[in-house]
Amino acid sequence: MKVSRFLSYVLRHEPESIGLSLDCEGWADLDELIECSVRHGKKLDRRTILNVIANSDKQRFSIDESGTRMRANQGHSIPVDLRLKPRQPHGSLFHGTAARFVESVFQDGLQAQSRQHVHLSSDKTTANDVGRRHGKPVVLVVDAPAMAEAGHEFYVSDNGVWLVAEVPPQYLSVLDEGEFGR
Ligand code: HQG
Repeated sequence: MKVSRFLSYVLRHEPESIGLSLDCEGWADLDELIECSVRHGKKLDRRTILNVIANSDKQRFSIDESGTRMRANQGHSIPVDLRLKPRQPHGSLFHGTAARFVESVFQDGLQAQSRQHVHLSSDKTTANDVGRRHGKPVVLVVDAPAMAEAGHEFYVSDNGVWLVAEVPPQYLSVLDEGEFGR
């Protein structure tokens, strides 16, 4: 497994798989992370980790000010409090899904499924790429300002992903394919 994938897995989903514990804000002590990884057969050192943090295409990880702890910026399935402040969305946000999920999404709304939040982006291209991970992509438009008006709280992760607990179906529409240039 690539180091970045390994770190995502451990820091978002299964820290206990290598005997690691995270604090309630999702931080792992770097020395402990290295020790636990090595003990479980994954060779890691500080330099490799710092390299992955610096070069992650989506800036998936953060290191704290003291340089001793790291965490995943979003995508957790385990309950962590990232201590993000609610943010006001100023326009529509986008969510990419697969065509086969669309009917169910319009019935039940967008649900966080195994994660802590529904992930949204401020640009269509990112949403399309996220949708493609699951199959034939469909981009959904989320009327985020109307949701915020109705009391739903939005957050933005340190790497710019918009997060919300759920999106009820009345705030969803399918992006006009022409709008996306397809
Ligand atoms: C779908 C990546 C049926 C939802 C990306 C999605 C993202 C429903 C799937 C991050 C549904 C969950 C998260 C409903 C939601 N009925 N399907 N009612 N509600 N779904 O992977 O947003 O590269 O948990 O549309 O960039 O695809 O890992 O969420 O298709 O930011 O850093 O259920 O993962 O980041 O899939 O991806 P996921 P996601 P990383």
